[in-house]
Amino acid sequence: MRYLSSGESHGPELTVIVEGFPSNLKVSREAIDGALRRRQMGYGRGYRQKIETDTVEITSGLRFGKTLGSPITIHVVNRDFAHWTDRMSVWDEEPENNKRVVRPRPGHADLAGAIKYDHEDVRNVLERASARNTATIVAAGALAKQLLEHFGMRVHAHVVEIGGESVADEKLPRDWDAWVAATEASDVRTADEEASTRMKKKIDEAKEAGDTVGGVFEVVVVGCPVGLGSYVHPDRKLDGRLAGALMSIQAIKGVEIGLGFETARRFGSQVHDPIHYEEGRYTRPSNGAGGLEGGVTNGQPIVVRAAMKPISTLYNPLESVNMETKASEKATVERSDYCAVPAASVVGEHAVAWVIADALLEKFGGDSIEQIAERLQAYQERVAKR
Ligand code: EPS
Repeated sequence: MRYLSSGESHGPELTVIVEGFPSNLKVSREAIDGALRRRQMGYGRGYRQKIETDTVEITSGLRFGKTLGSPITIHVVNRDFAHWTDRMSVWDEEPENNKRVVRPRPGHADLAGAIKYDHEDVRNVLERASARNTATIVAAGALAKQLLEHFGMRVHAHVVEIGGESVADEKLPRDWDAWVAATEASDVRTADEEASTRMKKKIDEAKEAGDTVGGVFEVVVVGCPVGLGSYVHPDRKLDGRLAGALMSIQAIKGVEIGLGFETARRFGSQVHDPIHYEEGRYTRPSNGAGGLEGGVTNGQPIVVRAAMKPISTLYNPLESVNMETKASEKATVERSDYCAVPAASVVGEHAVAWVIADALLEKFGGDSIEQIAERLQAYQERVAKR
């Protein structure tokens, strides 16, 4: 399974083509639009999200609401294009009064991208590098998530830290549904209300100072069969594939699985999860491994975290250089967000769903949902006898 996305942030639309998705899955349009809506929300977002109401238009690969096995084409229209028709025109000549972007923002793809692709106007870079494109990760991932849900797997993300303010693990509900409901009700996507107050204060502080803040989100997957991914070759290891998918999201600077960086500070006996055999199955009393051993799922929940840097557009900009004159000047200010960690968590949830669905198809193959179900069930029966 693979997908290709395209689209500029202020161009006409974003497009995704998903290929290799199995046939006969009943797809919910509301679930995809709901995922896109969740990505648009969050305390600290900028004005753009007031303009957009992201929804999908699907023009191939579905019939009567079911997947056909053929490529699925998804369109997400940029409503803001209406305000950019001259500056982002596909065919017209560049307007004479066009204001080129020439002062690259430190931290953005601006400078390296302009040099790499020989652009004089940094807008030619930032339009595609924009986190607007994360809507395509969510749209493709929303299909993958529905596939996983069909087979009893669930994926959910929450925010665990913003600007150094962290949630207290013991304050989070243990029950899955209660945890999901509390996360969804929070505008910083955390079930710890006290932490959410501290996080919002930090975001307000950043906004006040013309600054931005980053943070950490966590994605959890439950119901995964043992044995997705592989230990036999580096490019098949699921931990590497998850890290790659998360690191591909705009502004992500670090990924950890399970205890992650903390493992480096402990003795082995305080890191690894003992193996027990109870009531006819293997159990583990802890999950420091985050559900992955040797790049293979071990049946425990998958727990992966990603660190997002503060957004690089600063309303109080850093020093930069005018690329035309080479004079030292303040960086360009593009309309942006003060904090997009809650939104990034939704993107991460869908990036992870995509990777897990891909690994599921790899193991259980099948062109249709029925064929996958047959193979998955036979495998689960084998596993139960081990
Ligand atoms: C985003 C849309 C963008 C930015 C943001 C994310 O829209 P605009 O540029 O019109 O404000 O708000 O992108 C960035 C922060 C960035 O640096 O690229 C979105 O839809 O998520």
